[in-house]
Amino acid sequence: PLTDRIAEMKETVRRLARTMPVTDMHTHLYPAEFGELLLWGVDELLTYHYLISESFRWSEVPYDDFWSLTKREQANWIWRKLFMDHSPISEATSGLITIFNRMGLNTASRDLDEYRAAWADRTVEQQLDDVMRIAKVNEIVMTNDPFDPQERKVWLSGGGKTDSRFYAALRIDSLLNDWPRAVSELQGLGYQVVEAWTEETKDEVRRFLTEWIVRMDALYVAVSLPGDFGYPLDDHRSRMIDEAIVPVCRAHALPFALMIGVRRQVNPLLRLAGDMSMRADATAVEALCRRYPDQKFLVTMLARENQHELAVLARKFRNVMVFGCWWFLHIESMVEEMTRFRLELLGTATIPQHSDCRVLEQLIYKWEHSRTIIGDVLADRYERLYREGWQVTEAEIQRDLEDLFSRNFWTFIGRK
Ligand code: REL
Ligand code: ZN
Repeated sequence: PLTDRIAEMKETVRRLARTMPVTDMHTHLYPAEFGELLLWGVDELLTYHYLISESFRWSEVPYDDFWSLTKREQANWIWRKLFMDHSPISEATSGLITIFNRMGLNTASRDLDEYRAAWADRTVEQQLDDVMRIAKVNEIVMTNDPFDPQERKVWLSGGGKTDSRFYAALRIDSLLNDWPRAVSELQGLGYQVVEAWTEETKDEVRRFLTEWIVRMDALYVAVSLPGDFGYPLDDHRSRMIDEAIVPVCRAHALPFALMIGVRRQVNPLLRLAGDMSMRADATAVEALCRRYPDQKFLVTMLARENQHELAVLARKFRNVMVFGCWWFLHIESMVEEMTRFRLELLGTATIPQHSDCRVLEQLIYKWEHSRTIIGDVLADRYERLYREGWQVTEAEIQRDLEDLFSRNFWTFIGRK
């Protein structure tokens, strides 16, 4: 009977969604050769900036008291506030419990020192292998900023490409968002730029982009932008996009990734945890897509209010690929809502999720939560078809999930 076939289909979708390899197309993770840039382990997990801001809600001590603690002391403090004094029910806190559980630790013991001990005899290489195996993440795209001295050292010494599971993305926030700083960084690297938008400055910015794209073998060029980003305007950002970024991206057939709607440092006392979301104007993306039909744009937005129109925009412009549920949207209720209307509006022509992990082991819970939701939403869409007599084979389910979890990304960027 039909109900049995639907139940069987749902079981297949769930199994494949749980086990299919994914490409994680935006993270803040690195291979071992980047040394301290790759964060991992229980103290890093506890001092994730998502947890820092949650823990301050339970405290009245001056912010600086927290910042003056060692990392281990900060971790102890957060553990007490968010896990001992209150129940860890938020996405970020419950995610840590999922990590402990999947790593085979006894979550009932609530013994932080026992958890630390579990990491003590592990190497970063082992942990990378194990976490990627548990999370079934096969490829990881990093966030690579040439203005970060630690990171630059790796690339300039010819490194950065020894771990074939990792791919680079050239991140250029300060070129667009903090031009004076970019000028001084570029000058420091030997590029002949000045603050005025001169012909030589344009040439040198293009040379900088080109050299770093080649050096990193970058898969795309990326930027995060505030909600009040507008295009086209008579301003620095529009000139930089029109005269440097788009021409270089086109020359290398690289997509430009726009992450729009962040308001940096609304509370500077929280440091990295002090950024906020902000509603954006999607007509800026629309204008870019219309002007550059051959340029591909990977786009994500941070405000919930922008999500529906962004999905509609992707129906109008095939050079847009909507990706991920970014940052504050990476919570189960939002992932479900967004995945549902994206699949309803776009079918499987979307990249439903990226992890944005900053700490290695977060791959475990972020992907597990997302896999479950994406599978459930997809199964609901298939169920509708079953009720009309259309059935999907296991091979078709596999194909659709592969599109969502990896192929759409690689095809859109023109690789593999
Ligand atoms: O790439 C970005 O700009 C953001 O994803 C990060 O800045 C943010 O801090 C990250 O941890 C969010 O998940
Ligand atoms: Zn990010």
